[in-house]
Amino acid sequence: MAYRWKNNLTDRDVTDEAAWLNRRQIMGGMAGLGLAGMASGARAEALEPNAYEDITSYCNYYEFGTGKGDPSKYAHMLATEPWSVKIDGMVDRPGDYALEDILAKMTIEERIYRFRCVEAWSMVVPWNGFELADLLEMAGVQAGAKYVAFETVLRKDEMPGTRYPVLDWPYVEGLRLDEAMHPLTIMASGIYGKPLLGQNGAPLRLVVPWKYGFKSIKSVVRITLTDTQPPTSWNKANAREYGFYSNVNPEVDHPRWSQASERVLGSSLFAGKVPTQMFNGYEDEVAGLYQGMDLRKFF
Ligand SMILES: Nc1nc2c(c(=O)[nH]1)N[C@H]1C(S)=C(S)[C@@H](COP(=O)(O)O)O[C@H]1N2
Ligand SMILES: [Mo]
Repeated sequence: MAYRWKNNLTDRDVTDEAAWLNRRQIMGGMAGLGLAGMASGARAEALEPNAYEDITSYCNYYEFGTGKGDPSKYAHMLATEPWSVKIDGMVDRPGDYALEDILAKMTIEERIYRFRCVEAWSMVVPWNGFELADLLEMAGVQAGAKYVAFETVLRKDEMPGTRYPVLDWPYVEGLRLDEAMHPLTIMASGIYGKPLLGQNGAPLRLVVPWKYGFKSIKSVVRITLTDTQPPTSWNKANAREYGFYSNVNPEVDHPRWSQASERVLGSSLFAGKVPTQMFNGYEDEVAGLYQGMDLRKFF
């Protein structure tokens, strides 16, 4: 659990959401959760989340347009109630699971993660959600399953951006099964204790904090267990620029922009530039997943 709080941010990164939580309260919360005495070596600095207004206004959700402000303008058009998620493929209990039934069974936690877009900006988001592993265990993953495929809802009349062939809709993404089962991987249903807004992927979206943001697919309606590597939207659109893995890596540049540093989203939109960390700062937790792989080749 220590990784929830572990990070390499400094006071320079503090943004203006003091009204929500200050460092003292975070430390108090840690004590309350029994996290005060963490494993030696783990850093106990708190990730200071970005302002709610920034997180909900500067968005990528191309089904509602390609401008950063388009999703917050148009995503309310998507009806998110009722909502169900089809879980199928190599599972013991396939079916259409109603969102409220899923949420009733899952343990909703707060996870404060750095979120890094391949466009070289980042922010810190206090997600509310549950571990994807718990959902997959509920459905019963069968032996032989190796990958998890995800699909975003597609309703052309509620998603004005899908009138344009920017991507091959619906948006699809995928993870290797061990990535999907990793305890850092969550399905988020909220931010700052409030239900997700449409622009952030309501009512349920994936969050994989050590990968570039486009892996974190929004408004998920289908999760499929499979034995073959599933197609992913950005890889289909431009295989030279976007791979299946897409782990945050400051040493492997995107063909059009460097990944060595990132602009941190702050109260004045971009507060400053910091070096990008391997696996977005989650190296200790996830590097083992990629042992023996050439991270330049499997980008
Ligand atoms: N369905 C869908 N999911 C998506 C996207 C999208 O366009 N459509 N954009 C991705 C990208 S590029 C990023 S950086 C994150 C942005 O999440 P946020 O707007 O909540 O910060 O969502 C990802 N998930
Ligand atoms: Mo992104």
